[in-house]
Formats: sequence, C-alpha cells, structure tokens
Amino acid sequence: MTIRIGSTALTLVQGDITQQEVDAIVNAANSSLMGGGGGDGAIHRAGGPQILEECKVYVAQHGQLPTGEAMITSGGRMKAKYVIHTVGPVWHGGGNREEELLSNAYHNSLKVAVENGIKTIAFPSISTGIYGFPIDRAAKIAVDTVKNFVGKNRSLTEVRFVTFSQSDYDIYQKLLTS
Ligand code: AR6
Repeated sequence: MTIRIGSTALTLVQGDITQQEVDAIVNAANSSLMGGGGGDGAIHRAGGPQILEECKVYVAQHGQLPTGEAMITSGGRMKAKYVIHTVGPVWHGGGNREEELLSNAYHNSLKVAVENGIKTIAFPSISTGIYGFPIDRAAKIAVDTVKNFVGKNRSLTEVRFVTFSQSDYDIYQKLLTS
C-alpha cells in the first residue's frame, strides 16, 4: 500500500529487507557494527564481506556507533546501492529514553540518506526483534518520525516500511491510513 505526503510516497510491503530495490536499505545494527543476528545477519550474508570491511574502517576512525545514530556503507552484492546502519535502543521497559532513541534512529537514518543524495529508502522495524521494543509503540514512532521528516524535506521520493510478518504489516497499515 502507498500513501503520499507532498512529493514523497510512504509505502508498506511485507518481505525481506535484503531484496528491496531501493537506493538504500536500513540495517537495525548494534553499536559494534560487526554484524549480528536478525536482519543484521541477513544483510551481511546477502551483501557479502565488503560491508563488514567498510564498518571496520568506520569503527577504527570514529569508534562505535552510539544508539540513535546512523552511518552509511555500500550495499555490497545487494540490489540496494547503500546500507544505512543505525542502532535502535534495547527495550528496558520504557524508562530509559527508548522512545526518543528509536525516533532518533529513524531521523538520523533519513538525514544520512538525504546527505548522500538517496531518493528511495527501505526500513525494517527497528528494535522490535532481538531488542524487544513493543511493536505497537515502535511502529507509531517509526511512522510519526518519517511523516514528520518528509513533511519538512522534499528530496526523498519513497520511504518504504518492510515488515517480516503479516501481523506487523497490519499494525503499520492501520497507522499509515489513520
Ligand atoms: N527482512 C525484514 N525484516 C527482518 C528480516 C529481514 N530479512 N530479518 C528480521 N527482520 P532485528 P533489532 C525483522 O532483531 O530488534 C542484531 O543481532 C524482525 O522480525 O533484526 O533492532 C543486531 O546486530 C523484526 O521485526 O533488529 C543487533 O544486535 C525487525 O526486523 C540486534 O539484532 C527487527 O529485528 C538488533 O535488534
């Protein structure tokens, strides 16, 4: 499904983030940037060793990536030209600025995208797998942060939400159409 905000299409698909034909896919990474499980593992497997090499160079120069921040590498062998790596918060019950940090992860990923001339970008549901953020709250933050960003910045033509499960798709669909 698609909704429009100004010149930007917000789209929702159920599928695999590694297979998206967009300029950039977002990786729900961890601060080490050295790979992991979940979508992070899938992205490094699909993209090949080039991505980890670029992450190592970044960490050597800048140190680990703090929660809520974002950085960019190439997409290696994937169709997407770039991967934007961001770190969502681990859910600890909501009293540790988790909502603000999750919003920052979306906002800073979009900022890095615009700075790199990216027009189309696909997000997984950051923090809602291994990091345990409740999906209803996380999806609302994702949709609100993206809507707010594209309302102010016209250079992105598509922001795509990619959910793994049908139940997550349904939650995003309700938020996008409300
Ligand atoms: N395509 C789309 N969505 C996916 C895919 C995929 N291939 N694989 C998983 N998901 P997670 P997090 C969904 O765990 O919670 C890693 O070890 C998944 O079902 O990938 O931010 C990192 O290195 C869920 O809905 O990310 C970190 O240590 C969503 O993507 C940690 O996990 C996010 O789940 C980050 O945990």
